Amino acid sequence: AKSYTGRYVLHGRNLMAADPILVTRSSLPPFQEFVNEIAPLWESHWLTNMGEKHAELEAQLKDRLGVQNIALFTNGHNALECILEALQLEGEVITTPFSFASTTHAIVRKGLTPVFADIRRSDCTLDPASIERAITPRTCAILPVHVYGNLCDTQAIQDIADKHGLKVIYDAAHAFGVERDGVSAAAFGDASMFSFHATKVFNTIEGGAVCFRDSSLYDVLNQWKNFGIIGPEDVEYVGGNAKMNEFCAAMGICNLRHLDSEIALRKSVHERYMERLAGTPGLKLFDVPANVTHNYAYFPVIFQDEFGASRDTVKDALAAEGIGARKYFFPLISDYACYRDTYSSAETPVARDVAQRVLTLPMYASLPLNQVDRICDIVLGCQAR
Ligand code: T4K
Repeated sequence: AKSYTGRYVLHGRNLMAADPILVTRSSLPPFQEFVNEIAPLWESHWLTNMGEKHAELEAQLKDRLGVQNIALFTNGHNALECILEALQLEGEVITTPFSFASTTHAIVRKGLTPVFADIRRSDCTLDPASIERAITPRTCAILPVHVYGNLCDTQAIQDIADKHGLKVIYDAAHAFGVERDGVSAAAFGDASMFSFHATKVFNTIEGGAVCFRDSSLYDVLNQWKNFGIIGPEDVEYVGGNAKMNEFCAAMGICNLRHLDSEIALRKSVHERYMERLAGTPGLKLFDVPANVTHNYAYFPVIFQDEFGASRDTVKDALAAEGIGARKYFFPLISDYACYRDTYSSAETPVARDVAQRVLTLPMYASLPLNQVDRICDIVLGCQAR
C-alpha cells in the first residue's frame, strides 16, 4: 500500500486519516454538542412517544425543506409503508427495480402489486415512457426513486399521473437537501419519503420522514406510527409502532446545523473524482444539471465496454487495497429470490444493463482528497491492464 507523508488538514478534514475506506461513513456532530442536546432528556425522563425533540426536529425540517407537512418515523422504510397505507391504495404500483429492496418491499408488504418499469441511462431514474407503457386499469400509483439524489423527471411523471388519475409517491431516501430551481425534492408528487439512516447525507442514526400534500394525513400518520391510538381510551385502527425517539431526534437537530458544511465537503470529494475521472473513455459519470443543488449522496460510475475492464474487476482491485466500493444497485430488486418467480422484469433492459455495470465509489464528508486520488489511481490502473 502506498504511504503518505506530511500532515495537513483541509476544510477540517485530516488528510492523514488512516481509517478504513468503506463506501460511506456516518457523519457525527461534535460529541459535546450532542451531549448538550440530550442533557434535557435526563431532566425530563421523556425519551420517546413524540416528545419535545421530535416536535423541534419536525419544525426545523419544515423550514429547511420549505414544506407544510412532515411526519417523522423510526426509519425511511416505515415512513414509506405508512404513507402507502394512509393513501388507501389498492392495485398495482409502477416502480423501479433499480433501488434498495425497501422500495418494492413497502409496496408488497402493504398488499399492493409492484409493476417494474425501466430507467433512463442518463440519470438512472424511471423513464416516463416506460411508466406510461406499464399502466393498466389496476394501476393506482407511481413510486419512483430519486436514485443517488438524481431527481426524476417530476413534471413528466406528474403529467402521466394526472392523465390517468394516479397518486405519485417519491422514494426520496437519497435526496435530502436536493433542490431543482430552488424547489426541494420534498415538494413533488403526493408525498416523498426521506431516509435519515446512518449512511445518509443527513442522519438521525436511524430515522426517516414523509412529506405530503394533503394536511389531513398528519393525524392518520401519527396514529399509524403509534398503534392506531386516537385517545387515552380508543384505538381507531390497526397501526404499527414507528415513532422516532428523542435521542434520534436530538441527533437530527445537531446534524441539521452541520448540513451545509456536510454537503460542501461532499461536493469537494465529488469535484475531485470528476477532475480525475471525467473524460476517461468508457466511464460514465453523472453531471449535476445547472439548475440543481445536489447533495452528493453517492458517486456512481458506469463501466462501459470501452473502458476495457469490467465493474467487477475494478471492485476487486479496490477491495485488494482495502477500499470498499459497493454495487448499488445490483442485483435488480426483481432478481431477488423473494420476487424473481413472481414479478416480471422483462420490460427493464436498461436497468438490467446498468445494474451489471455500476459501482458506487466511496463518498463521505470526511473522505480525504488524497484518498480520492488513490481510489482514482486504482480505477484508472484497471483500464491499463
Ligand atoms: N429506499 C431507498 C432507495 C434506500 O436506499 C433505502 C435505504 C430505503 C428506501 C430505506 O430507508 P431506511 O429504512 O434504511 O431509512 C444501507 C442502508 O442501511 C440503507 O439505509 C440504505 N438505503 C442502503 C442504500 O444502504 P447496506 O446494507 O448497504 O448498509 P451497510 O451496513 O452495508 O453500510 C454501508 C456502509 O455504510 C458501511 O460499509 C459503512 C457505512 N456505515 C454503516 C453503518 C450501519 C457507517 O459508517 N455507519 C453505520 O452506522 O444498506
